[in-house]
Amino acid sequence: MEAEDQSDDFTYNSVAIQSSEKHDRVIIHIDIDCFYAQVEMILNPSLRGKPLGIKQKNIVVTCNYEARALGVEKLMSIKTALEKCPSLVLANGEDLKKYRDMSEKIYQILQSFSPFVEKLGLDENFIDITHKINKSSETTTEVSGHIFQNEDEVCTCGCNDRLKEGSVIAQEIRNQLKAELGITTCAGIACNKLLAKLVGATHKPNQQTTLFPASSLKLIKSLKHPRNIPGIGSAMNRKLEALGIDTIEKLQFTDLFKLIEAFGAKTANQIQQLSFGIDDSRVKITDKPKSIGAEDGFPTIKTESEVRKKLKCLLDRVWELVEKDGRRPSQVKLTVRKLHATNHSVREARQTAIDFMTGVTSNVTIGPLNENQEKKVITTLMNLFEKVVNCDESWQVTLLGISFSGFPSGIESPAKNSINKYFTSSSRPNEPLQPPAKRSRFDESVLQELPPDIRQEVLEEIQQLPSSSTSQQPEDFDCPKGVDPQIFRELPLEIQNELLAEEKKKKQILTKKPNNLLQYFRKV
Ligand code: DCP
Ligand code: MG
Repeated sequence: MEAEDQSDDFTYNSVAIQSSEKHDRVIIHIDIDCFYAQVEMILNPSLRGKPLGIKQKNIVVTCNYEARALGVEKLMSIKTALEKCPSLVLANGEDLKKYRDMSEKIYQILQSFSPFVEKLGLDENFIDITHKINKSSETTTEVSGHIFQNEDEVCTCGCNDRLKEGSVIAQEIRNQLKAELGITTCAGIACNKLLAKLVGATHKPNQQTTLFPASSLKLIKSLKHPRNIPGIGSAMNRKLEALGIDTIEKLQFTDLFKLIEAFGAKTANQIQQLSFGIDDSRVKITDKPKSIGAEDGFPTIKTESEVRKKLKCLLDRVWELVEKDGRRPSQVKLTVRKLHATNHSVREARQTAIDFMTGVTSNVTIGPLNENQEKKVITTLMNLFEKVVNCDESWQVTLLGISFSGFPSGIESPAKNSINKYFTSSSRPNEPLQPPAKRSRFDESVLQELPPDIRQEVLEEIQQLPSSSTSQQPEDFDCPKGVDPQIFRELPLEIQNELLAEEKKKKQILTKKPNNLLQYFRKV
C-alpha cells in the first residue's frame, strides 16, 4: 500500500518488499529518559531541578532535560558544556554499577508484563506483547499518548486496534516503572522493532507515541539520511555514499543487485527492507550472559606483588557482578596484555576450573567470597599468570582481566529473570505440543494458551536455552558432529566453545533463518 504512492521508479524490488510486510505484532520500545542523570537524581534528590551533566573523562555522556534546555548536549565536552551552561552541576558517571542495578530492576518489571523482553544496552528494551492483545476481549477505542501523524487510512488487518490496545499496555508499563522505581521513560508502539524504536523518539521526555502502519513510510522518510536508520553504521554509510545513496528514497529504489554487489545478498535485502520500515526480526529474550568479567588497563606493572594487588581489586569488582547474577561459576579465565621490548603488546588468556566452592550446591544463591575462597581464587589466577608470563625474565603487563564462566543452566540456576517463571510448574505430561523431554519442566498449559506462531517462537527459545544439567559436562552435552565425544571432553573449554560456536554457525546457515537482524540494534 505505502510503496504505491512513492514514485514512478516503482521497481520489482519494492513489490517484493511490500509483499513481505506484515502488521501482526505489537512491539513496545522503552527508552529511559536521560538515563544516568535520572539515576543520579533518584539517588540524590537535591539534584532535581538543577541542570545536571554526567561526566566520564572529559565528556558529558548525558545530561538532564534542564541542562538540555540550556544548550548542553549529550557527548559534549565538559569545557563546551560549562561554556554553554556555567551553572551545570557535574556528577561522575564512571562507576556503572548503579546504572546496571537500575537497568536490571527495570528489566524485571518489564518481564512481569511479557516473557518476550529484549534488553538493548542498559537503557532500552523491546517488549513483544502480541500474545496479550490477542487474548484480550476488551476493545480499546482510544490511543494512550500521541499518534504519529495519524492517517485516516485504516489497514484492514486490524492492526490499528491492536496497536491502540498496545498503547494502553505501554502506559501501564510506564506507570509501573514510575511508581516502583521513580523512573520516567519514553515508549514507542508499533508493529515491528525498528518502527517502535524510531517512533518512541518522536516525543521526549516522559511520553509515548503509537505508529499506525499507514504512517510508517512517513516516519522512515523523516529520518532523511540512511545513516539515521538503526543498523546502518558509519562503515555501511560510507559505502552507501560511495554508491551515491544519500537519501532514504534512493536506498528504497536502488536496484537490489547493485546493493548485493556492495554488501552481499543478506545485508542488501536487510537494509533495503529497513528503508521501507520493514523489520521481521523478533524480540529475542535476553538470556543470562555466558561469562561475567572485567578488565583493567594501566601504564605498566612489573612485579608479581603488583599483579596480585590488581587482581584482588578486580576480583572484588567481578565477584560483585557474579553474586548479583546468582549462578555459581565453574571456570575462571585470566587475560593478560604483555608489553614486549619492541613496544608492541599481545593479549593472552588462560582458563581453568575452579573448585573453591566445592560442596555448595548449584541451587544455592552464592554470596560474598570468604577470605579462604578469595585466597584460592587469587592463587589460581597467579598460577594462570605464570603460564602466560615467564616470571624468571623481566616482563611488563598493561592489562589484567578476570572472567568467570561455566555457569549452570538458565533453567535450574537461581536466575531471577529467565523465561522459566512463565513456564516452570509441576509438569503435565503428554500434552500434544510438548517441548522435548529434557525441557519437560516447562508448563505446557501456558504454551497451549499462546497463539500458534508465538508458541513456535517460545519452543525455539526454549531449545536455545542451555541444558538443565548442572554438571560441568552433562551427559547429553553438545558435541560437534563428527568429533569423538571422548576427545572433545578432553579439549580445553575455550577450544570446545570455539568448536561449538562453529557448529552453531553451520547449523544457522543450513536452517537459513530469515531476517535475523538482531545485531543491528546492538549498542556498544
Ligand atoms: N551513554 C554513554 N556513552 C555514550 C552514549 C550513552 O555512557 N556514548 C550512556 C549515558 C546515557 C545512557 O547511556 O544516560 C543511555 O543513552 P541514551 O542515548 O538513551 O541517552 P539518555 O537516556 O541519557 O537520554 P535520552 O533521554 O535522550 O534517552
Ligand atoms: Mg535514554
